[in-house]
Amino acid sequence: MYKLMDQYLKNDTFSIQKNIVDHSEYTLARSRFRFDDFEAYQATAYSVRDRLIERWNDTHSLMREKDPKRIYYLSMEFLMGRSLLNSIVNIGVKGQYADALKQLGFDLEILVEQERDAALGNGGLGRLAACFLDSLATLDYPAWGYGLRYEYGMFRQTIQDGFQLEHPDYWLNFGNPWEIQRVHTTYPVKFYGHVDEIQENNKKTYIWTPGETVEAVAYDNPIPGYGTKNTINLRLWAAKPSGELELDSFSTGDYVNAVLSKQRAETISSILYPDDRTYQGKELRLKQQVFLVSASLQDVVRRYKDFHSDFAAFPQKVAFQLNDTHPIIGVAELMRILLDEEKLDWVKSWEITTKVFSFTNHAILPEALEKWPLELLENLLPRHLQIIYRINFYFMEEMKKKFGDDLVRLSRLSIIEEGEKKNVRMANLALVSCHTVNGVSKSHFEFIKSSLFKDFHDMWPHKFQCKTNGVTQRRWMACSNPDLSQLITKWLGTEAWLKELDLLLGLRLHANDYNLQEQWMKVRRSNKSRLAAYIQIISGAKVNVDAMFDVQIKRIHEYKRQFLNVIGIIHRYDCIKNMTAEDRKKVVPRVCILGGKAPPGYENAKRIIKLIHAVGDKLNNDPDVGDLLKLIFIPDYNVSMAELVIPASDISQHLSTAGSEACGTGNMKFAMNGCLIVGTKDGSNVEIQEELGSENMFLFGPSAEDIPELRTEQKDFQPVLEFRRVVGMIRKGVFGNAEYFQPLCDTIDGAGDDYYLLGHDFPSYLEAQAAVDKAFVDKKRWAEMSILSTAGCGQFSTDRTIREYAEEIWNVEPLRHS
Ligand code: CJB
Repeated sequence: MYKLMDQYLKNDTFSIQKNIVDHSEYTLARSRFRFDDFEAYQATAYSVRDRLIERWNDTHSLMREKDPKRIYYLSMEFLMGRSLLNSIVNIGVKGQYADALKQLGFDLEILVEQERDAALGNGGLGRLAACFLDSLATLDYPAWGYGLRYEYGMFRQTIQDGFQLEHPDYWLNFGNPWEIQRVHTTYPVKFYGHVDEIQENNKKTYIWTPGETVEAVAYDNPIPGYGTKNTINLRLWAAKPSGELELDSFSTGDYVNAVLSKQRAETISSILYPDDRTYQGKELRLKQQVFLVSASLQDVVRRYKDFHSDFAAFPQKVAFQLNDTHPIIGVAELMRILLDEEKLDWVKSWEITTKVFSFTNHAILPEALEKWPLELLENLLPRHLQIIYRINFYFMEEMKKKFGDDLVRLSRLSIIEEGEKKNVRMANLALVSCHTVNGVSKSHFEFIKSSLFKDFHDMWPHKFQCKTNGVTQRRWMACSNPDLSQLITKWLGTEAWLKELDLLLGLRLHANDYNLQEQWMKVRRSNKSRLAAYIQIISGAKVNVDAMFDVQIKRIHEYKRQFLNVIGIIHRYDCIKNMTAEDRKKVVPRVCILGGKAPPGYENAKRIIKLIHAVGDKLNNDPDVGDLLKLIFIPDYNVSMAELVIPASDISQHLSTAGSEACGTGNMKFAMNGCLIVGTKDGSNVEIQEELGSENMFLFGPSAEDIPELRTEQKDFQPVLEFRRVVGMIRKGVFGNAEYFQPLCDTIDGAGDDYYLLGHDFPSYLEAQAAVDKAFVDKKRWAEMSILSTAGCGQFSTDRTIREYAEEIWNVEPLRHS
């Protein structure tokens, strides 16, 4: 009936209003005359979702009609943040919604704030996955994301007495208007039990009888592209007890245990592990990984079979990207499906499997690579372990032919780690079975080739690729910094930069223009006022908007060196205290802002948070210091907080010890918003500098290649007096809690070896900070640097990254709506 109707839902003010009011009345069952901000947000979200569904259905029909090769992005984390603003910006109805709501008596900006963040990720890796979805949709790729619908996302952080407290994130408590539950899209995921080997028509067949079966239920989240109808899907799985299991228990009369098993099953998708970097070897985590990949692969195979009667074309129609080692068990799961369920032989199954998977490594520390105890796999996934053994057997046979009796090398290559306790090395499994493995920045790529995966690279250099990360300018500029975005559009004379970030280069022509500089700094100042108002609400502190806002927001980790920042702040404080009144007049006022969550079991990270508060308490209340220096900690840092803070930052700090950050993407968000970067020669800092020019950044310290030697020299190294003085102040209790801070101080002097080289880098860090102060005073030059910073960021869009993946790894084409 509506075949010829391009768009059923209209986007004029009246239609939007009616749609919102209808949802308020019929979906939320509120009065159409009276609903509050939160209900108005919900009704608005449902109304936007209607539009997304329309596009989603059209996209789906097109996919069914054309049957293109599709990309499936498998990730344990998707750090999506809020959806309302992003959705209306992407589908081009922000103005219409703002007007419609205004006439209904609501302010869009206030409603946007009502939404809870979907915080289904820890940090960079999860946020990258979210940016990738935005770019995949925008560039018209036929793609789906697959993840888990955790009931509790990243914990909520509060601060009591300067200490971090963790609270569960009940993000679904008030419903999630964006998702669509697919009650009929469910798959059984099997665990435990035993495998029987039987002969069938002269062929060995393996029958796995599971000890537990959990049902995966699909929840779909439409992801709209910008400036296109293409709307892709993020399918998240939730665990529900399997009917079969309940029936068994009921039939034995064990009603209570049947109900308890229901609860056990649901725990699989209940919580996100809040520590991304330390491999913990927890059984539940492995179950989550299996749950994700098994449900997703069954779903993909089912979809493929809707169109194809055999598996010959599977690699031409399907590409799986594995986000880190977490979903790598998927390789064994696909083999199991092809061998045991689809009855393909080993050779065919292996040929297909090795053509469809590729893997991104995000790690620097070898300890971060997951290794699962053999015993655990044997118990939890007996059939998968058999398959992994066989993969390893053939692989080792091939390697023996190549390397003879070089046993040391063979044992490094093996998927099975020998030793008192045997492990399955997931990264080795990935390297053997994926057609491509990629690093996430140039320096990380060099590192994995020459160190982390050297043995594999020596053998199969063709498998290795570099794909420098990016971020989406739609969220990180258009949504979070609308005024600056409008200004850019005005000066470039086009908004095409929202799809082609390279066009920002055009700003270079105007970087010196007084008018642009003035307008630019005005927007930045008003963003700073917004942040200052927020700071006053959360801390009571009134900060000077004309002071330099110096920001470090990210997960708290020793390698990211928030401690170096705090030592620098204490040093600055100490200098101010010891200055004459005359000299104080020359100090450039700074508001130092830090934010981030410490992994719950990571004591030193927690000590850093406490130290930030202790130092803040001291200097924020010191009348000698006044407005010259403030230190603010923003609690519960998340995506939405980043959207507030980044556009308001003058300086941001990215201080990881060279050679320790795989890439880093926060720096890109800051740089494209015109914030200048103080950073080490690490990860993407180096690539940003290549684009922006060293004169527009403040990089300092050694390069990654110098680090191993510096570490060996550490035992004879004596840090400069200023550094020792600051550490002495902390130890002596100038900021109280002397005993509590000792272990932290011990990491950088005395007993510790200062592994992250804070003492070594401190002098060059101070020099960089002095250069920042000097530059900030020259307002004209600062404005020019800020504009040039944005202008140079064309390379750092995930649109560029995704195009590279699509063309060089996945071999997929966009599918455009006519
Ligand atoms: N990363 O966020 C995580 N979690 C991990 O477990 C491992 C790495 C980060 O991934 C980002 C995306 O590739 C990188 O930019 C960042 O350097 C890395 O730490």
